[in-house]
Amino acid sequence: KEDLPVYNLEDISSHATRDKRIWVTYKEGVYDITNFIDTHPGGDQILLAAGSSVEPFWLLYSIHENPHVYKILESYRIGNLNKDECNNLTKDMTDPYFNEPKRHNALKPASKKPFNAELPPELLIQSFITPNELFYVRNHLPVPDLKAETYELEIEIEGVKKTKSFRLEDLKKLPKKTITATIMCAGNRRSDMIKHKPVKGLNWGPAAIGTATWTGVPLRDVLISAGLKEDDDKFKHVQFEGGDSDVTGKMYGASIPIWRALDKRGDVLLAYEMNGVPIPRDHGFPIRVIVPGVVGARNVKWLEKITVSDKESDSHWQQNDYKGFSPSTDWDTVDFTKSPAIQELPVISAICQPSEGSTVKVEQDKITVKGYAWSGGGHKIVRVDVTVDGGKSWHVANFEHQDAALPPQHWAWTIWTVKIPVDKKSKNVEIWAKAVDSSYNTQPESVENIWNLRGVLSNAYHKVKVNLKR
Ligand code: HEM
Ligand code: MTE
Ligand code: MO
Repeated sequence: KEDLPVYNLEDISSHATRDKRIWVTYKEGVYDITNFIDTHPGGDQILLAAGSSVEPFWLLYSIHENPHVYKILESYRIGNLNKDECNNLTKDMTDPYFNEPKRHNALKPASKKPFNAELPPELLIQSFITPNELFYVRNHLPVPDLKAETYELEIEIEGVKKTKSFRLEDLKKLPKKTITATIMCAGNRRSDMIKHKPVKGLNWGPAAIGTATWTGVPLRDVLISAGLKEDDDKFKHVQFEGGDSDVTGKMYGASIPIWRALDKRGDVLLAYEMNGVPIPRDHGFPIRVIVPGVVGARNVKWLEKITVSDKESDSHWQQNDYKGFSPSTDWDTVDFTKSPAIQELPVISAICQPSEGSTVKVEQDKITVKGYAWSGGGHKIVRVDVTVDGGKSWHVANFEHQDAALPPQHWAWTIWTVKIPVDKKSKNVEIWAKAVDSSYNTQPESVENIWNLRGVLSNAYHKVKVNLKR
């Protein structure tokens, strides 16, 4: 390292385009990252650092504070930054996470900046409705601090010059609706995929999911009152932007197909209450979109803008993330334009009690197993099968709590439980669970054959190894 050439800031800023090659600094290191750009899991945002330091961006995305990231970076090292300049550069950096809400200690962080956390699985299924303080949090950026009094939602219908805006009180005056819906992150149960082969993404267990009642105004009514004609087929998508932005001011964004936004039975809400109280800051205060049956990523929090368009959202999270791929696709071959954005999620289940590695009491030669099952698109769970002998005998679980709503409006999860006989001599067992939904779709058996480089849609049979105590 010491033998490498020394550069000053001017040298570095003159390498900010592909034809001049792209250099960045990190602490005293100088790196030529031109050849890494196309395989960067965070997309072309990496170019924001071209010709300067990556540090302010890594304060924003602390996922980079990780040995495997430093190892990649070091492999591109070409030199060292002049000492004096190095000290000046980092002096004035401030933490973009200075104003985060307080979180409950029971939420176990998968990353702190941005804040991402889930409950221990045993706690998750103690109640059908997840208390707000214990609801998993999935943030990509610092939490904005929006104020009810000054809040405004802007609605643009493409081609119509004048945009319309709604204050919080305007929205609250419109007829309201309450639904019970489960929200799940596409990365839920990613840890099972990681066990098979590493992926790039947060190491979520089975608790990146939660259920709440959501109260708000149907998006459909708001769009119509903003001037959208229901039978206008020019438009294909409804785009959402959140109030959380990165260092360049680019907002979190996503979109859903317009038919879903306009479908009376789609129940898409601009929600202002979660479990009967104003939505907490972490979950989108004062307004978030609830798109029941659809992947968490489209349920945009801190909603500030809606655009009715013929195009999908161009946000990173719609275009270059939250998509599925073949197990053989890797970061060198992946082409994000070739897969559609995830919308409805496939059927999934998880064993929450006992949890992986724990010890269970055998009572009358049986163990009690408890978990959840859920399916996207408004499908209902019709059966959950559980085995402790690798599928030689399956036991059908009882539904401890299931919402009465009929498909295709069955938005909430099912909590299930089953007592299963275990072999008298065995000291440990592997429990498997799989669910079947109202379309008779079921879960794939092995994680190997659905593995993908981003670790999304991890819905293989849930398999949990536990010790037995008599
Ligand atoms: C994710 C490397 C610069 C934004 C990642 C990941 C790696 C990586 C390995 C995947 C981490 C994981 O999930 O395990 C690098 C390297 C950089 C760099 C070597 C050197 C220049 C940047 C910059 C930005 C950025 C400058 C932003 C301006 C992101 C984002 C993600 C990401 C948004 C995705 C986080 C998520 O999973 O949601 N990067 N990165 N990166 N990176 Fe970078
Ligand atoms: N909305 C905004 N504005 N910013 C975000 O980072 N994360 C999305 C979605 N909406 C996100 C967002 C993702 S990926 C998920 S899984 C859900 O919010 C998580 O919602 P929760 O934190 O309320 O559980
Ligand atoms: Mo997510």
